[in-house]
Amino acid sequence: MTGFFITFEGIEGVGKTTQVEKAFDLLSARHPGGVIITREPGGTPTGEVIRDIILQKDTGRIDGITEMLLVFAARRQHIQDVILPSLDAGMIVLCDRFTDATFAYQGGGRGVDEQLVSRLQDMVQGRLRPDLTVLLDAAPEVGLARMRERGAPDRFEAETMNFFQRVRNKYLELAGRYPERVHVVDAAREADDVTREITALLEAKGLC
Ligand code: Z5A
Repeated sequence: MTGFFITFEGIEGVGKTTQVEKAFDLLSARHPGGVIITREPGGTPTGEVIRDIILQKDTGRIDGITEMLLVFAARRQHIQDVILPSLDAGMIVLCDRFTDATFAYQGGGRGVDEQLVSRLQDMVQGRLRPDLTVLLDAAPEVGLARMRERGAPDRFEAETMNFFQRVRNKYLELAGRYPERVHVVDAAREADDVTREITALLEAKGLC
């Protein structure tokens, strides 16, 4: 495997999609045709159907372990069909959320046993882990205020502030556990300031 795998993480509305697109433009200028954007849950036709099941409010209550199995099912297909072939071709893969989200949402948010998440991570991914993770961090109030302007909330956006605080805490715990991989970026600032910090990070990695 010769490519580079970058994931963007954080609670809702912190600006992941905005910053993934900025990083794509920046990296594509240096590596034309050598960068892809993808997302989770999703990234393949199967994954996008699973995403709909997970996000639709009319799906009703989903048990935490069921939710975890669904995201890992989508992830397996995504890894096989998109991520590994792209990395094998030497590409830079930018992924809007990956397995840290499972530790944060299903583990931290829903209370699923972290050992269970780890076991599925090993089964589904083998040794595949991101080379770099950009954790966009902000208080839940910040992200949710941005999302509110977007309209009808999905199944997650309808959760309580306590839920998002637990998710954020788990993300920060993961950053403390994997300081070489996970870089915490203050996402409460202006989008351009956030982009500047991520650009510096990508330059430091020799990617642009
Ligand atoms: N999920 C899970 O439970 N387990 C898993 O393993 C995985 C996922 C992989 C789908 O995520 C859901 O799946 C997610 C967790 C769960 N929960 N939800 N909902 P998603 O990534 O599709 O949904 P999201 O978190 O809501 O992401 P988003 O809507 O794409 O938000 P974002 O990417 O972080 O933000 P954005 O779209 O870039 O920006 C939101 C708005 O804020 C927009 O109007 C921007 O113009 C604005 N913005 C962006 N940056 C700024 C700054 N810096 N200042 C001011 N305004 C800004």
